[in-house]
Parts: sequence; C-alpha cells; structure tokens
Amino acid sequence: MSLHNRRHIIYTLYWDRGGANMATHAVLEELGVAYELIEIDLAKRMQRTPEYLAINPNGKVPTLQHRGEIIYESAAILMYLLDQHPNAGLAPALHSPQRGHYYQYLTWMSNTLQEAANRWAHPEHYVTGDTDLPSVVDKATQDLSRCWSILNDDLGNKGPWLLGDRLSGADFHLFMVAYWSSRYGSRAQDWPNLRRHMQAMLQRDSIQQMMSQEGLTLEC
Ligand SMILES: N[C@@H](CCC(=O)N[C@@H](CS)C(=O)NCC(=O)O)C(=O)O
Repeated sequence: MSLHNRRHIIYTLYWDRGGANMATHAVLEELGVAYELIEIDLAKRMQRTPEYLAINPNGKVPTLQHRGEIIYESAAILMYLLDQHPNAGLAPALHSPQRGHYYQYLTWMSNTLQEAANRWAHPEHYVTGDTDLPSVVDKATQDLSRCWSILNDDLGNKGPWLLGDRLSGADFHLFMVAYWSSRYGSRAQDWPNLRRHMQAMLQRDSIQQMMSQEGLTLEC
C-alpha cells in the first residue's frame, strides 16, 4: 500500500465514505498495490457534477481508473482488479470449478443481495409517492432475510469463506453489504455463520485499513 506515493500510483478509486467502494478499497489494500483515492462526496452531490458524470455516467461510486481505462460496478471492478494480480490468489484460476462459484456469488450479490439492500436503504427510488415506502422496506427486509439465509447455509456447509477454504474477492463484497446491513431491519450479523464471516474479515489488516481511512466502525 502506498497511498501517498504519487509517483507509483497505478489505480485511482473514486469513493464515498462507506459507499459501494468499500470492497474495492479493501482489496487494493489486500493487494498492497499503489493507489490514490478521490473522494466524491455524495452528500454534496459531487456525483452529479459534469466532471464526474464524464467519468461515470451513472453518477455513482465506485469508479476505478487503471491505465486510462475506466471501470464501474463494484463486482466488475473486483473481478478486473483481481485478474490483474493472479498471484494474489483472490480469484480462482480461470478454468477451475471454483471460478463458477466466484462468478455466481459476485453477480448474485450484485443483482439480488445488493438490490434488496438498496431497496431497504432507498425505498424512495422504487415508488413515485411516499405512501408505499413502508411496504417497499418490509419487502426488502424479507428479501434480505432470504439472502442471508442462503449465505448462512452456504457458509455453514462450506466455510469459512464463500468458496470454502480459500478467501476470494467475493468475501470482500459480502463484507461490504453485511456492514451496511448493521443498520437494516435484517442484519447479516444476526446469522451465526455470517457473524463469524464478518468477525474474520474484521481481523484482516486490509479491512481495518479501509475502515480507518473511510472513518468507519462496526461492532458485531
Ligand atoms: N451496483 C453499483 C451500485 C453503486 C451505488 O449504488 N453507489 C451508491 C453509493 S453506495 C451511489 O453512488 N449513490 C449515489 C446516487 O445514487 O446518487 C455498484 O455496486 O457499484
């Protein structure tokens, strides 16, 4: 990690405190590569400036820049990043059976788990008025519980990581959504195998560095 050594920077991560950048940020730390952080303060609507929309037309974080390429979507960024560093062992080899499960978890967490999390946190994005907001939140809570149940079973059957005995990028993505859920109606930490997973992730230097740099804390 050489966050402040600009001469050797190869990655630029656009981020906001506790945003969907958390997984990428921790993986950059885990890899020990040189990177810089550019804060996009969502509270100040910096994601909507013409400058940032030119980088990421979705107006969301994270965005990663690497050798002139711009990549958005946290799961895609993780897969791309870990393919740049195959020796780190955080992505299963291309033709290994575990590679399928790695894709499975990252895409499922993006479009099912993270989607339910987003509905819980931002029900206003899913309806036109505000009268239906409680029912959107209730349904999101049910869907989150279903997702936690699936993950809790998988971790119980395989564990301690999503791919069994090997840590992968998917575990960083899971930790990110599990962290967010500590303020939700359905919390990952209330499921025993998920709680163990969160506690194991919290032991990692990379997670601690990311959380300290983003000013985050978590008790579980
Ligand atoms: N599926 C995207 C979701 C990104 C996302 O929703 N980011 C939020 C922060 S967690 C954001 O930038 N929101 C700003 C906005 O919607 O204006 C990913 O995983 O990268």
